[in-house]
Amino acid sequence: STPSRPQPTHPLAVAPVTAPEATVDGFVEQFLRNLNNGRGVALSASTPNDRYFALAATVRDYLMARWLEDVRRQRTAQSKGVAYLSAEYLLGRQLDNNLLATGLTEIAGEALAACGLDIDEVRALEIEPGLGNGGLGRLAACFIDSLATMGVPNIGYGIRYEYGIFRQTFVDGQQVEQADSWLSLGSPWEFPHPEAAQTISFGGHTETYDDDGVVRSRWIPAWNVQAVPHNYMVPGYHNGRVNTLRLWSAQATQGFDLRTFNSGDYQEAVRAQTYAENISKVLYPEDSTPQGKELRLQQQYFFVAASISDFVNLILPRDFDLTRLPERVIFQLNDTHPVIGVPELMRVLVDEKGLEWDAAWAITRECFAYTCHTLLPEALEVWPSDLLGRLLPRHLEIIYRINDEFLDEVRERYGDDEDRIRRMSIIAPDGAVRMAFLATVAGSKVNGVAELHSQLLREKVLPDFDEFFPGKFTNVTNGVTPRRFVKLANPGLSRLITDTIGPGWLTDLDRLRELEPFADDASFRQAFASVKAANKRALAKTLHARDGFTVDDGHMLDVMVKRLHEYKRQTLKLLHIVSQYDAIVSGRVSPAEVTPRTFVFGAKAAPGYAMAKRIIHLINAVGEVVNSDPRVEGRLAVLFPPNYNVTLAERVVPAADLSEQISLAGKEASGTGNMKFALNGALTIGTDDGANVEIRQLVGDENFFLFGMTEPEVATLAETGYHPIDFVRADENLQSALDLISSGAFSCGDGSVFEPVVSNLVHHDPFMALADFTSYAAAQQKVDALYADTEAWTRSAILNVARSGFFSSDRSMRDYIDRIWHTPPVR
Ligand code: 6GP
Repeated sequence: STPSRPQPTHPLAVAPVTAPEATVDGFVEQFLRNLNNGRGVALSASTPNDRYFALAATVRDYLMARWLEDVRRQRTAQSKGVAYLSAEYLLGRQLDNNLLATGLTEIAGEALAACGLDIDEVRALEIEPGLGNGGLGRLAACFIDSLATMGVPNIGYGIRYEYGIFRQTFVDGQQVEQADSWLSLGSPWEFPHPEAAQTISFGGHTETYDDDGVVRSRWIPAWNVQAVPHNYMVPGYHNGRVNTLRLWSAQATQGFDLRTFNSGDYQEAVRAQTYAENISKVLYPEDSTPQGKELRLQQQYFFVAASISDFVNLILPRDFDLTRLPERVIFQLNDTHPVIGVPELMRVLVDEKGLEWDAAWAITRECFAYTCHTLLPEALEVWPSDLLGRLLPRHLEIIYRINDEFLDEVRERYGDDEDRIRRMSIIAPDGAVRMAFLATVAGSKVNGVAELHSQLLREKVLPDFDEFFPGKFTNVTNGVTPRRFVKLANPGLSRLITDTIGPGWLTDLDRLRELEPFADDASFRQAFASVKAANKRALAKTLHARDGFTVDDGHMLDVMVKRLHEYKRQTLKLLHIVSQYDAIVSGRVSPAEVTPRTFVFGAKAAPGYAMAKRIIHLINAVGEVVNSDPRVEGRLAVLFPPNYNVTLAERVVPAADLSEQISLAGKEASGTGNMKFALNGALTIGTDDGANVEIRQLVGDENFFLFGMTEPEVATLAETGYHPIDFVRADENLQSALDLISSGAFSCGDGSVFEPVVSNLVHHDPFMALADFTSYAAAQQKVDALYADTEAWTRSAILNVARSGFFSSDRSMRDYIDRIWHTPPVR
């Protein structure tokens, strides 16, 4: 600091910022101040949106002192933190969560009532930021919640997409996607900092030059964009801590070209601007076209380069000795999307900071760790080298060198085992860059997301690497935040738990074990069952208001909500529904014998995934017929509310009786919906897949409906040759369900409509739904049998809650910290 700079003298200017008074009066005052000063309106003239913004601003004000203090604390402590690099954060609504963190939920409700407002009406206005597709993005959101709650320094880095995951509607039963303009009314939760924008470069070429007798390389890029940070608060639960989520938005380096504009060519005047700003326009643009694919790589590099530069150039002290970078940060790679960060850090260290290659590589290998979230080979990203070379020429050179040196090491170990070298090369035979391999070579650790997944990752996907790098592979089973998915989503259950075992369980979820003895307590069971019943009524109300559905009170609620993918096998469940329907209408079974059930689906299909969209159409078509057929009335109903998202999940999960987790064994990496349902007292019907395996081990076989082939059985069947038709012939119910669909029963007599779905199943069935049908139907009979015994069912449901504490994301975070990150909390 320069000696001439005046120092603050006013007592308020030197004291830390303080929060408004935590009373109803204090809240009212702050709320009205925000409404008047922030929105420029009087209460009497305010719109609902004004009131929502003022309420959000008020909650923010209560968190602000803690946030600023945490930023300061983390800067002075200079301790090691986690920089979580994720292309997705599926945050869900912020208001309730942030209110919960402050402990002011009740005060806020009373304060708004005192202003003549209903807080429920105000909170309903929030549009959730849907900056993720599904499990991977929601997991990132749970993790940053847990880190804040544990007081571990963390910055989440990602992209502020202008349009998040599409809004799904159904037209004639078919999915139609609409843009999710979540920012159209502004966002009260973000703090944009255009003055702190980073310049991110693309294209151009590389050259070598003589640096005092040393030959060095440098990148001469062709074009730049600005990455503008938007900061979000990530408050811990009742611990006074607030971490930061920093999302980058793309802005053109120069605005529009005034001269061109004045000459009348309006489109040309904004062309460059539009091109640059497209980078953060939409979550995961379609990557089926070459243009789309390039944009996706631009997005990945854009946010990763901005984040690394942010950390290295702004967060670290100016004179920081970069050889000590691993003592300050671990960059966690959330799947392959941010893996371009590996050559980027190398470029920064070698080209910009002047470090020697070997020293830079030693630092880089300690600073990254990689989490894989899938086993589907098509989801492991590869980038064609011509594309990568065109967009990031220096990075491609760096990747080649990393690969050459790595393959030299492989040769040293195994001699000229060319086959092995081809298998392990980061560059595939067709020249493409295998990002998962790059992440594995560079990462200090590589983890899968459930025991089975981590085992298959080592044994089947990356076996050569597991052998080459002993100790590098590990498992961290996923978890979910109990703050959002129990406390906020299920206040009734939360109250019952606290009344029974006292407080403290929300940050120490293993304590749910203390509920176990109460499973045998009839009055507790009754209280538990009435919470479930109330949650079902609340869901019914929501679905009625949202979609005009009616939910029958006495029905079992059988729920399958998740992205639509063939491997997740929504069709298996649908075939079972059709077979039950068929059994009743054909008179084989009397309606009275069937347990009344409402089936709830929620699923978005990727816009370019034709089969998934056909399956959505079929579910809706079956629903339309079943729901209007008097012969099954009061017995079967199929509901498919459109636009399943975090907000709807918070309603559906606490209401469910039965959770469907029915993927083909070996395909679902973990699942996290499965954990949310178990924690909220649903029983699971599921295969031995992903985290289902661990759920079943923990809750006990007798409290879980297992069915289907195991992963080794699947592998054997695939090897010996799978013929779905054999399974159709062996099960008349399956045969008649398929026949009924083919007959046009769900398509106004036109059998051709769903022919592609049926013939795909009967002739290919890549995820072996038909092979598991018989076993699934048998498990469903066990479900009915247990459900008929209300007390026994409730007992099992309670045990599911009591034994699922392991699935807290706090536990996942502890595992990452102990085994991968080594980042202690800052007190
Ligand atoms: C998902 C997995 O499919 C799911 O099983 C897992 O629970 C979740 O990640 C969190 O680990 N994967 C993705 O969403 C994805 O995009 C590339 O993987």
